[in-house]
Amino acid sequence: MKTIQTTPFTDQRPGTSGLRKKTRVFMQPSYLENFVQAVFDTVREDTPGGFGAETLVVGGDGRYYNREATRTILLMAAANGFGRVLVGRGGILSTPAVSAVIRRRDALGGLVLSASHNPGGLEADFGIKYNVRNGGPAPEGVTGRVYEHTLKLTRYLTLEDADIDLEHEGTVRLGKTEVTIIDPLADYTSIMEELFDFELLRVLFQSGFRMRFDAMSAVTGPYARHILEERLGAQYGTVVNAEPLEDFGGHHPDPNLVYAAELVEHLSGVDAPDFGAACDGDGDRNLILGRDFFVTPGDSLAVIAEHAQSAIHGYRAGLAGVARSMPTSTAADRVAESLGVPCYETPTGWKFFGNLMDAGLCTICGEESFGTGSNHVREKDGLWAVLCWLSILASTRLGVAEVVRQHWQRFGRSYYQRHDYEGLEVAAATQMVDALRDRLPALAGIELAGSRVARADDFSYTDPVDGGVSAHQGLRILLEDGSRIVCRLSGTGTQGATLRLYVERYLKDGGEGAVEEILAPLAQAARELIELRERCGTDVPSIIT
Ligand code: VG1
Ligand code: CO
Repeated sequence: MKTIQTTPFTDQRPGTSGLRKKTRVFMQPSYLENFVQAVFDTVREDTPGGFGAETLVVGGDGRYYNREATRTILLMAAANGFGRVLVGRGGILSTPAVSAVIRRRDALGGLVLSASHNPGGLEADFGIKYNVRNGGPAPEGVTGRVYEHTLKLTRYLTLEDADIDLEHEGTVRLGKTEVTIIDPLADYTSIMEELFDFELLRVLFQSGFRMRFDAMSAVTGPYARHILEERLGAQYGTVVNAEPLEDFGGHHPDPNLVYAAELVEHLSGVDAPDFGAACDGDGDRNLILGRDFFVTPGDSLAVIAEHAQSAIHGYRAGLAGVARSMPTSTAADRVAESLGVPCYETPTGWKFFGNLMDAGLCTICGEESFGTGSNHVREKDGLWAVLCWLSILASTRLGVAEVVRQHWQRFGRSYYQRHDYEGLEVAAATQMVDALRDRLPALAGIELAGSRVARADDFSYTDPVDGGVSAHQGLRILLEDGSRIVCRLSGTGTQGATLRLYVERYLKDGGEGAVEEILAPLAQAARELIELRERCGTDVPSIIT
């Protein structure tokens, strides 16, 4: 065992979902090691018995530096005294699969190597995240302490370099630690098999139903091939871009209409398949498409909640509750109301759903950022959402568009968009949001986008389970006609600041309106209110999702 002297880095505060930086930043000597040691030091404070009887799970989305980082972590985990480490073969585990392995193997926690939907490669992004015993992202109390540890770190522990074969399943010893290379697909696939009626889905594919799944050259390729093609009998070739690549083929592995344009194109026209889907870099996000039809994440969450009990085997007993992040559209709230179950509104980031699910308060949850999931794991789960939709299509015998249109007929429609302004100057963007925050109390009653401001506040969340308070989670402007503007800065970027403006308007119009037209006045009011052009020199969004 070696004790290596080190000095703190001051920029290792975890964001919305772990620590994300440029890959080169992570490759600096000691950078990754410092963060990992800070995690271990933090977790040890809560593990009075030490790590000797504990299991750590390690895996990542296969991006550049994944393997090297995995080896570094294995040596450090052994030096820090873990009894056992489970690693996905090739260093690969999707984010929901890490969560599944932690839960099924009763592990203490896991380290996920990923910057999710951010691009990968030497000149792109890398990230690391710690998940706790319930399989979910470490809550804010833990990430806050990790950050404190990074600021006072003086040493990290590791072993003499050892040649570890990550490519074959099996068990080796590193010092006193047992390191087992596991099949990255096994635990995850078992959970899917318990939740979904695979036989029903096989019949669907036998009946000539066609789909295309775009793995975006990221981690879901092997999972989707195995489950959709090998287990459910979808035609070979259903899964495209199925080989995980270190740089995701140079693309942004972010499943939205812009970055998954090829898939969108493939789903247009009369010859298009019935159903299209894509997942992000680490497999926790999903995009759902019908023929010439895009399902917004907010609608997808609402539709899954609406049909879960009748169409999805694993939820036949009904839902305990539904949850969504604050900026996510209110479509799910209306479904929850009709089901007679509560709908919780949490801050952005999956870590806030964990407590609700552990306490049995909510079953299904989601975010506007293409994330949907349930209490089967404690992460959002892209392929799970795809299997939910397949189950709904199989049981209703309707097309994607019909399912959503029926939903709009019954519940009305939340017209919804998120406008991202990327690469803003950090100081200017921060001052801009601060300035709007200061003006919030004065906004009530003013005219805005053809309505009047009913309430404006800075969203603060009190966790109903542990009472923890998370303040400053986004500025909300609620209008009298039910429309909303939400404004916050991203916590996952690695360069400059990204402003997110979310606009929503609810109409009981059957859903056939033109989204852009309906939302344009709100989007413009939002830009003016925050003085975007004056303060940041732009009012053209980098991307609209
Ligand atoms: C974004 C999304 C948020 C999501 C987070 C992690 O955060 O808005 O909803 O939970 O990314 O997603 P931010 O702070 O940049 O808005 V990813 O798929 O880690 O998986
Ligand atoms: Co992700």
